[in-house]
Amino acid sequence: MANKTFVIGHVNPDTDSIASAMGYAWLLRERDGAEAVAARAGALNPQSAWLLKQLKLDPPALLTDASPRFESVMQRLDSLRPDAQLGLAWTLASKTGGIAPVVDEDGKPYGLINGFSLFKYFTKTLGPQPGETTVREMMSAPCKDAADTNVPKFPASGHIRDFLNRILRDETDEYWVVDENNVYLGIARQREILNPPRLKIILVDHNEPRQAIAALEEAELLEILDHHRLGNPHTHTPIRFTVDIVGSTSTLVSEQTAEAGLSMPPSLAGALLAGLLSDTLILTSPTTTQRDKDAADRLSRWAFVGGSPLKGETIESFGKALLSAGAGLSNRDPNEIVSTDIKQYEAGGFKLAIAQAEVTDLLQLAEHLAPLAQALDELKDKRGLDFAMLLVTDIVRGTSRLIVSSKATPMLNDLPYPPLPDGTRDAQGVVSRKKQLLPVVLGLLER
Ligand SMILES: [Mn+2]
Repeated sequence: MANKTFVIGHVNPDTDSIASAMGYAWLLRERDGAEAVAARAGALNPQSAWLLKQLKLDPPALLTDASPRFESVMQRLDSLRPDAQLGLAWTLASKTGGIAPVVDEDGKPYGLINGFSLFKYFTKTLGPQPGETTVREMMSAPCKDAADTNVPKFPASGHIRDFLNRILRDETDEYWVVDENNVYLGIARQREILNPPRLKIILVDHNEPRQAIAALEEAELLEILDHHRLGNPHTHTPIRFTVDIVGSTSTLVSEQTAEAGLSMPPSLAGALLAGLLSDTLILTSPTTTQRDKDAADRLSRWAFVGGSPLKGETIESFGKALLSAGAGLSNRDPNEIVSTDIKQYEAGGFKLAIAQAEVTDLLQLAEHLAPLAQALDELKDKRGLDFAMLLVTDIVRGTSRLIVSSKATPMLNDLPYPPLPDGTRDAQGVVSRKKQLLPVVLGLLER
């Protein structure tokens, strides 16, 4: 855990965030021999879930908070049973730096033997004036008699900061670390708890802390690989920082792979191709560049080979299956639709969020409009935003309708998308939140 580097995309992960994290972690291992693992900052969206199932790939590990956990500071010390002779605890303590954990038959913590508990035990048995009792007799007593049974236990996956107040008040120097079933895993010492190693993190497909996992500032940020506007955090040291104007982060990963003279395994190449096709709406979005088209050719060459789950596919057929896997308003809860692919921003003193949902036909919007508008209002209130927007994009015709939460700022009256009788706005030809909608909205707010 301590030496691993987590490669992770933004919260409310989309397919590019999932795929580029998996691809970049692979490249760092393959090219640099790094101990890199892919992670995700939230639940898979329906499109990514469909994709990983098609490709028989495991989803990246879930990591929603970068704050250090007890597992990063614990030591897996050997332990003794309560009935073992105290002499064995003496031997163990001489190897562990003065402590012997006593664990019962079920693997649960019984008590801790350390200098303090031993001294208490000797005082109790020998009295204030030690008599003729020999060391041999003392050392044949069972461990349970000399163990301190009041040592606090902390869950391995628990965040240290949540227990810090208690630890600072406590007189104990060592603590149990247990699993979710209260089974002994190791011992954490106070000096390590107060200075835990930072989680090593590489951000892909985002650079704004607002869109990153919680407590990013507690992590050691090693690198950023992205294709969005800048809103990057401050760092104490220089980091590798790559932000380029291409349609997807998957494009950047595939370019680096080719530059290193490597080729990806077919399933992984398929995942990156999906990240690229999803972000660029099958290479039609205005964010698409020649480099994206070259990357799509390269990735499909790696992905569509014999023996691959995608054998026989074309960019077009695979792209269409992928987009329709994530599209539609009918089978999903309105609250889920407005919160799955959402990004938060701050501009001109406003806090706002823009969600996007994809459909294959805007006609279906009519019957879902009222619940979606209500869900958008609820989301705005719940997150304490000034307003929220939902861009419903017809991925077949390449156009969108925009829903704005009620009582939004009058500054938005100047949006260049004509209002329609149903209360939505007609965003003709708009398919990209990043390149088309967001600059317009920010332009109005920051006047
Ligand atoms: Mn992306």
